Amino acid sequence: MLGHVMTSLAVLLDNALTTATELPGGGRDIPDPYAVQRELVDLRLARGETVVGVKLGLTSKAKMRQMGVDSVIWGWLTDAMAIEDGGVLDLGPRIHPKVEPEVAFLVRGGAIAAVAPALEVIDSRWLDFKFTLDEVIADNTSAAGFVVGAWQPLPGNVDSLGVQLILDGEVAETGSTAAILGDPREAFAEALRLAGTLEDDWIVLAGAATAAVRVGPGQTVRVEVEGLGNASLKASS
Ligand code: OOG
Ligand code: MG
Repeated sequence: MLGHVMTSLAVLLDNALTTATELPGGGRDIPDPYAVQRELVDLRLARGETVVGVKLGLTSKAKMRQMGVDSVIWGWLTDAMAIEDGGVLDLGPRIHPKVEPEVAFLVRGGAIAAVAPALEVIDSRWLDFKFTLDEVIADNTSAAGFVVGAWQPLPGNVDSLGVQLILDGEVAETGSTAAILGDPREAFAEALRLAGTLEDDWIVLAGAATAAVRVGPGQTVRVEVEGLGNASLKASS
């Protein structure tokens, strides 16, 4: 009966997103976090954005440890989040953005059609990037942006490729694609299971191979994945 006077959590999170302000978390009771996430994404779609894929999160031990949360989660990618390879990450509408090195898959016929090195930009709407599992799910798993490098055919080995996250020419994080559920193709299978369907031409971000790193004004960020090449962005000043 109080429904009409309460602002839904999705609207609060959407306001936090559009005004670049943090929302205090603190262990809210969220009975159906994926329903809140869907409502949040629907608000973006109502503004003209389109779904271009899905992302997996917390697929690596490094990320689970960094965030203090230990279950694989998933969220939606929209066209507004896409940054072209070598393009600019506008820090204006960001709260406390971080970048993480990933691999991306291209979907065709429900299967992997191609693979590319990728960067994800995450920017939690929760205060100080602190949240419970339900809170980060409701917040569309902190999705904020992504860069996909050159697509290429799936090589024989994708499960033990060296990964580097490079900030202004300095190696900030080092890892392996093995960190992504043992094999990033497992993340694709998990995405298919969780999302139910994956549409042709959708992008699947497999999840970070290392911990995420804060990105500041004017910084250049590059991911290098052994055998797959690189992808980069430059933060606005
Ligand atoms: C949640 C999103 C995690 C990943 O690749 O593990 C994620 C967060 O860390 O804020 O995208
Ligand atoms: Mg990620």
